[in-house]
Amino acid sequence: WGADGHRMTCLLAQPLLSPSAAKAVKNLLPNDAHDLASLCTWPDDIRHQWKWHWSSPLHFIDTPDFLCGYNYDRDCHNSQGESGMCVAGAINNYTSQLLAYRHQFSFKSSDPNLQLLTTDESSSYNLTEALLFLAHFVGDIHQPLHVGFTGDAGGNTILVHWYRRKYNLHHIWDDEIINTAKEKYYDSEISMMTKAISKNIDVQWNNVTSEWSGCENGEIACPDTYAVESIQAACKWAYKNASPGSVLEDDYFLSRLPILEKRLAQGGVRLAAILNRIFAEAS
Ligand code: DCM
Ligand code: DCM
Ligand code: ZN
Ligand code: ZN
Repeated sequence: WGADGHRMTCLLAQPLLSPSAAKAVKNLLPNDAHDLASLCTWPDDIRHQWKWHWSSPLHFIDTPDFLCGYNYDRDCHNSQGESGMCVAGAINNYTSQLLAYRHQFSFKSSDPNLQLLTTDESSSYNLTEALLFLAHFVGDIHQPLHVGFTGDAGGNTILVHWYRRKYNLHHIWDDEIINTAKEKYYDSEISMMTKAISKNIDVQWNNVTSEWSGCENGEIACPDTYAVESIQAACKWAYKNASPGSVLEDDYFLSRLPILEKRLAQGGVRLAAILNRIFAEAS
């Protein structure tokens, strides 16, 4: 997603945090940060810097052309073939790093003897970075074209018309559908668009949010599930009727907007659920 998509994902998640997760998030945010949503774009701000270059492939997954399927072992690697270097691997990795903090947190209050050991163990990670990366990547994995085909770089090489302008298809899903909706329906206010999606979470999607939140086998996060949904939505909605040179306008916009809003909702609900599990009160 672009900046608005990430902001909305985190704005949707924030009110769904449990008290203990909200407290942990507050503790991990830099002192000058207003809230999580204000920093959810941070991984995009830094990914072009030399020292953060390694994080660039962590924003997406390339899947085999026209397969419309995803498999972690086959697809989750960077262009050098290093396994785990994709958005699903990143979500697993940063979830594990934050779990280390959870233990440190509970040990600190209950067992002073373990404090030094657990502090040492987790000090090799910057947990503020881990939180910001996790919040960002749970957003990105829900953008259908972030789990797109290899040959077109997730729609980046497919040039189309968006009403009277020219963009690549990836950018249309990152930014332009949201921009058009924002101007057309939401008074150009991201807060209004977030409120509308939030209301849909409570009404239209009320009976499925617990399915969205859950993972099998007691996993804290299940990015493979989110990735399969994304490539399927990419095939069914994003790539469909959007071959190079197509003119995309109201037909495409009106039919895809509900899909995009559902993906933002799922990202927000799942980010909150993941953080709530990571920072669950020690029982
Ligand atoms: N950081 C942040 N907000 C920013 C930039 C950085 O919260 N706008 C955090 C993320 C890292 C830490 O500060 O944990 C160090 O980042 P940097 O190397 O960019 O100073
Ligand atoms: N991207 C993607 N799949 C790729 C390459 C890039 O989903 N194979 C995403 C990352 C950014 C956007 O596309 O959100 C533009 O990438 P870049 O700035 O690297 O061209
Ligand atoms: Zn993108
Ligand atoms: Zn990103």
